[in-house]
Amino acid sequence: MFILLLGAPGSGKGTQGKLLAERLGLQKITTGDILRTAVAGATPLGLEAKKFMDDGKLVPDTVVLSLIKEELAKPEAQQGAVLDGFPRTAAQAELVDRTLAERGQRLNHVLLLDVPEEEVVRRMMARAAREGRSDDTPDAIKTRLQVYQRDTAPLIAHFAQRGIVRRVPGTGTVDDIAVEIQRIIGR
Ligand code: B4P
Repeated sequence: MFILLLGAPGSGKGTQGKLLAERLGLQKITTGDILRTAVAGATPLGLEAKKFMDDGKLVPDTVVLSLIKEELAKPEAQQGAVLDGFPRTAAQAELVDRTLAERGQRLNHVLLLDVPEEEVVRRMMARAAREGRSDDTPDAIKTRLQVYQRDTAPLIAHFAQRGIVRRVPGTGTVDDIAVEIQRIIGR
């Protein structure tokens, strides 16, 4: 089963994705974590990605498409996965759709975490104080929210045509939201 978590930055994709993947015994693929690890290790990918991430911009598709291809090709992602943080652009969605279709698979669920903008800003500012992530600054947060609306939110309509999008109220406790996701997926 392939499940995509979609939502604004700070909406809880990473938080819920971890719980969901553990519960279903699925691999979680998180492009943000992969990119942050590359930045920390100063690899060629990390050096390329850092400047975009720090500004709150998307890392270009020229870089991310091959990363996604590699992740989906791994043995542990053959039977299913929780996709956290991608696809985030039309080109990424096209690649995921095509890769799964070639294997006779498809995205089964798209969970849209719905959280008001003032709450996602509050969460990211709280995380900034806790973890000091380089893109949790007021300017980068503003850019990330704009980029989400421009590049990623249109994917909701793309997947809604297939009837696989379910809106999940993303405010409340982490546990309550996880229970709601379990109810929606039916397992
Ligand atoms: P991501 O790592 O995906 O960052 P994000 O959108 O902010 O989500 P994240 O998972 O961190 O936060 P979450 O909502 O779980 O991307 C970072 C950057 O990487 C991007 O800006 C881009 O530059 C690059 N990138 C990543 N993927 C890319 C791609 N495919 N293409 C191009 N570029 C890409 O949680 C936020 C906070 O809320 C946490 O502190 C959490 O503890 C808290 N929280 C969660 N649930 C809560 C709840 N119910 N109540 C209160 N707080 C809650």
